[in-house]
Amino acid sequence: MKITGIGVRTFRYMSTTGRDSEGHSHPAPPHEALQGLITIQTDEGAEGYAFGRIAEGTLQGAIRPVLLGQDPLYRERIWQGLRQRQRLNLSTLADSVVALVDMALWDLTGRILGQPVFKLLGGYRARVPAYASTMCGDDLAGGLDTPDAYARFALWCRDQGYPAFKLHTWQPPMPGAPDVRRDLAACAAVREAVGDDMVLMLDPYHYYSREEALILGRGLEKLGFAWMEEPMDEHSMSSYVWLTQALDLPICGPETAEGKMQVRAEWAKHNAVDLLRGGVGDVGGITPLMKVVHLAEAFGMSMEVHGGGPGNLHVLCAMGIPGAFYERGLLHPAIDYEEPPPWLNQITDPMDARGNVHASHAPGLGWDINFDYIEQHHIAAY
Ligand code: LLH
Ligand code: MG
Repeated sequence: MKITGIGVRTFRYMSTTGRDSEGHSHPAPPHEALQGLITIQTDEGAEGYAFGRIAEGTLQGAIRPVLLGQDPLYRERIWQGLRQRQRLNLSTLADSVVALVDMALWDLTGRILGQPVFKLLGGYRARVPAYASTMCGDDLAGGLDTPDAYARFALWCRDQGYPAFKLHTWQPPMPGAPDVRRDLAACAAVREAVGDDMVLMLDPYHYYSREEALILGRGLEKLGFAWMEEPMDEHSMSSYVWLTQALDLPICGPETAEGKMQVRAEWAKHNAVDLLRGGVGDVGGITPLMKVVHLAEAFGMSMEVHGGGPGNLHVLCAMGIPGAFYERGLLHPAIDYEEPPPWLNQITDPMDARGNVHASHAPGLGWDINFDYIEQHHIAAY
């Protein structure tokens, strides 16, 4: 079997979220937005899919030369080919773009072999406990605008079945942000509301100083939090070594630091974190994320997968490192997360009343695609 094409089909939809000037998402009035369906075709008719945007020039100049004519089951070889092309194309062939191609290849593989991806990757479980991961703090009445608002939302999430809750607190450009004392006030309000049984985590402003991160960490230790992630710029691994040594509170990372599995190997070797982190979009797909999983296991470390979506969910169900959660979100009181986006007939991460998210047993990544919607809202194909 050979890959005969990879294409992107863009289509429009009405979005109810938007990004602020620093890129953090929040609820927004309904507005038109663009999405892309990425399709890999083969000479035997099988196709694999992923959703996201790839620029036409990147597809033509950097991705097609690597994929066309290849056996689609040679995923590692294709991924290595894309990775080498990143050296001179990194501004357009980002890890988040390579991840889309890699996910479509895994989806294709599952469809060819008639198996869900998590079983092909290893196969350890078919469901994983979720934590409710909030959007960043805002200034919206009825949103996440005060410590009490977080407390109310945590109680609501606990009622939905979530065993754990992660606050993303206020970041610029929100008025008054960043503020360690306000972050701690929100964490304290949540702990007081939900009691001692719910697992709690914090992901605060990502550019605090060492001293500010230490104050925050000491406060979270008193509140019995499970971990803190990315309180400082991850380009300074030394700052994380310093913080991890100073705190009993587990520190989780790196999330956004470039460098795929290699940078995570350095962080593990230097004890810069207690829990290793990475998601498909951060490291360039399912293929390299599995390398991080094996790295964490080899170092005897637990791992937390960054972000939701079927790529991350199938890796979590493939892995044997205990204790990990699925990051479900980003959640907000004004957003109905259970409603599928219009290009899907059902969400890819359904959660049961006990807070477990179930991976699909359908071949591939389990996308249930509404092709009619995509056809009716088509904008361009290339
Ligand atoms: O800063 C943000 O908007 C969030 O932290 C976001 O990046 C989210 O993906 C995250 O960090 N989750 O853990
Ligand atoms: Mg994070």
